[in-house]
Amino acid sequence: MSQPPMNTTRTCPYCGRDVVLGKLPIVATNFGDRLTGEPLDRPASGAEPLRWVGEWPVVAEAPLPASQTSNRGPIGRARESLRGAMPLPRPTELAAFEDSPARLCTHDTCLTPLPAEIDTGRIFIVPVVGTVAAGKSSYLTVVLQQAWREQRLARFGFEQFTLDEQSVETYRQEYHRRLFRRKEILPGTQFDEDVAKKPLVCRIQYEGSDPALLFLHDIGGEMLMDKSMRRRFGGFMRRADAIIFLIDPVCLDRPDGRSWAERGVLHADDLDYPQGPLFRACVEELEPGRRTPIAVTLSKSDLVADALPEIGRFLKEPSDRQDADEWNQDLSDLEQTVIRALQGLSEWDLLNAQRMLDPELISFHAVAALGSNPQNGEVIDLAPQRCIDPLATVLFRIPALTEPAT
Ligand SMILES: Nc1nc2c(ncn2[C@@H]2O[C@H](COP(=O)(O)OP(=O)(O)O)[C@@H](O)[C@H]2O)c(=O)[nH]1
Ligand SMILES: [Mg+2]
Ligand SMILES: [Zn+2]
Repeated sequence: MSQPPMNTTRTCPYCGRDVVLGKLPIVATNFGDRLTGEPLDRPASGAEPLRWVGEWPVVAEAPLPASQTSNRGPIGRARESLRGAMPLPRPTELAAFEDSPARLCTHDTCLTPLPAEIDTGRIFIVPVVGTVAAGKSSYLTVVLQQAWREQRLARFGFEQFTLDEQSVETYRQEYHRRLFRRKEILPGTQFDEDVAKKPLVCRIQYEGSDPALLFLHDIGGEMLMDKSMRRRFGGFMRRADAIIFLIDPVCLDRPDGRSWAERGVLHADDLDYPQGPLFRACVEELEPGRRTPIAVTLSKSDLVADALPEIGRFLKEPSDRQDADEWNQDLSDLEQTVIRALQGLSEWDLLNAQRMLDPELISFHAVAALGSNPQNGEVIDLAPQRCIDPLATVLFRIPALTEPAT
């Protein structure tokens, strides 16, 4: 894809405000002091930055003065496009600053370096939503293991699915190691007012399309469940390109009259959050006109199968020889099973709320990230079930993600 004109307007994926590419200075993001964690003063050696914006050293100024980006005649525009092409400098041009030049969002409360994909606009936001302890973090851990490490989306046409370098570290230390190596259950996701700036970032590319970034946000349940916190810190949810909405069966009543606690679920008696209201809020708060696919996903499906033994079918992993057609058929069969399970657990409120959406945008799934109930905080038998389904489904429902490259 060629360089876009510098008067192109994009939306900052972190603060949600508009930015004009040519008005953004280029900053170094990986310079000496940052790497060593020493107090920020100036670059370790070599060239001086032009100036600092917040904590970022500017290495190239914006090519367009603010006054030059609005309605101008053809001559002005031609001149603008001549001076407007400003590719990001190559790392070698910035010897003193190590590498990683990036455009900086200059909105005063944001001041965040933007990924290079801001130029193409191919950044897609996919938050994982659910009440406290619905299984969001566990799901992200497992789905990234499968989509990235095991490349399970490759045979459906995703030629690339990798984690961005910075996210690799976060994923290793805060997710993968805990669950896959130490077999621990993950700690509750803390309230974090910077959650918008800390997505797990995936680089993905569908065959024949341009590369894109996927921002997967892991948001603490307390934050999600509070309207004013969503508004203050979760603005990106309004701009979601897709949502994976996890439903916690533990918050629902078993039809057999038994309790989840007696089946060995920790803290089960505290988990009684209604989930319809959160779902409704997510849909209502979306920016008007946005056609956001939502994968309504019953979590902890091993527990659902325990409560509703007659419909435990979602516990079978699909064969990896399935082609895309067979997989689609499988998904739509399964959808009916999941709806019956939600009925069996009397989640009528949510079944009703989904009518707010165009049926083409909604899909039903059941996943088990762990696949078995942890014992004494330890995940003894990690046996994930059907975790790829919701992610793959919503990715295919974001038209721009898979559209042919221009
Ligand atoms: N039985 C069962 N429990 C699960 C599964 N996935 C998550 N859990 C439980 O749900 C708890 C909350 O999970 P977590 O991923 O931290 O939820 P979050 O608060 O939504 O991020 C975990 O401690 C596990 O005990 C699953 O597949 N099966
Ligand atoms: Mg969590
Ligand atoms: Zn911003």
